[in-house]
Amino acid sequence: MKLTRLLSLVTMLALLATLLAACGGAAAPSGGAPAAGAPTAAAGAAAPAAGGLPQVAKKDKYKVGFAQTESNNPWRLAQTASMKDEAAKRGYELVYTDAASSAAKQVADVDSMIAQKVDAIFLAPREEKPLAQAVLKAKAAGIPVILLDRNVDQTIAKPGQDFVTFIGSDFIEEGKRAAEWLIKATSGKAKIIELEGTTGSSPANDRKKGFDDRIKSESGLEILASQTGDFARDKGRQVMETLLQAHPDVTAVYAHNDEMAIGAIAALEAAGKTPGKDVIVVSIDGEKDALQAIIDGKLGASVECNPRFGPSAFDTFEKYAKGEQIPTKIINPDNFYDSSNAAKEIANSY
Ligand code: GYE
Repeated sequence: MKLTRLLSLVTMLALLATLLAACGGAAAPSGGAPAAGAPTAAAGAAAPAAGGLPQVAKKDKYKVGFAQTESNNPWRLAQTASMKDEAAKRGYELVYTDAASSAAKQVADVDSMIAQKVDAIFLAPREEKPLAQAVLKAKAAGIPVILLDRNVDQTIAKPGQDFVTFIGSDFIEEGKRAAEWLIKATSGKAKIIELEGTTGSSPANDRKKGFDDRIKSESGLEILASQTGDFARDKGRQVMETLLQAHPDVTAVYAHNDEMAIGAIAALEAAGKTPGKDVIVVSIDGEKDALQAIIDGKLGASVECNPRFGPSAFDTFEKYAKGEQIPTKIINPDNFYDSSNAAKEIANSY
C-alpha cells in the first residue's frame, strides 16, 4: 500500500516537472525568432543602439528625408518651407516627398527614403496606424525617425524605442482651448456642428477629444453633428452645406482647422446666414486667411498650431546624432488669436 502511494507521488512529480518545462519553453523561446509581421534588420544597416533606436554615424554633412503628407493648405506649405529653409541653412541634403493626401503613398515614400539610405527621416504621418508600420520599417533598416506634427499609433510604435520623439502641439489642449473660448462667446448656450480633420489622424482624434470632453459638463452646449471635412477647405464647405440642411438651427461651428472653418463660412453665407452673428465659428491653426476672417468678424477665434518646425526638428536631430538624451515628446507652444490681436499678428502669419 505504502509503496503504491510512493510510486504515484513520484509519477505526479515527474508529470509536474514535464509541465513546468513545457511552460517555461513556451514563454521564453530560444533563438529569438521575430514575431509574425515584425520587421527584421536589413543587411548592412547601422546597428541599433542598446535601447533599440538606430544610431547616427558622425558625418560632416547629413542627408535627411522629410516625408510630407500633403500640400493642399497654407499650414502644410509653411511647414515645408520651414523644413527646406533649415536644411539649406545647415547645408544638409534634403530628400523631400509629398504623399498627396495618401497614407499608402506616404508609406511608399518612406520606403524610398530607406532605399536611398538617408541618415534620418522626418515624418509628418498622415494617419496613426498605417504610418506606424513605416516607422518600424525605418527602424529595422537602422534609420532613426523623428515625427513631426502628427503622431502614430503608440501601441504599434513607441517613442524612445521605435522612433526618437514626437515634435508638435498638444492637440487635446487645442480642442479644450477652442471649447473654452466658445463657452464664453456663447454664454454657455450653443448648438454646434463639428467639422473633424482627417479620419485616423492624431490631430483629428485629439482635437475632438479635447473639445468634446470640455463641452460635456456644459448643459447648454450640444453637438448637433460631427463629421470629417478632411482638413480641407472645399470639403469643409461641402460637408457644412449638407449638415446645414439637416440642422438649420445651428448656432456654432467648431472646425478642427482654419481651412474647414473658411469653407464652412462660405457655406453659411451661401445659405443666407451671417457667420459671426447667427453662427459663431471657432477653429485651429492661425493661418493668414483665418486672421483676416477674424478681422472681418466672420471667424471668432483660432487657436494657433505652429507649423514652423524647421529649427526644432534639425536641432533635435543634431542633439540625437551627438548621443544626447531626447525627451519622448517635444511640445510646441501655441498662441491664440481673436479680435483682440488678429490685426497686430496678421503680418507674421502664413
Ligand atoms: O492643423 C492642419 C493640417 O497635422 C497639426 O494638419 C497638423 C494639421 C493642421 O492639415 O491644418
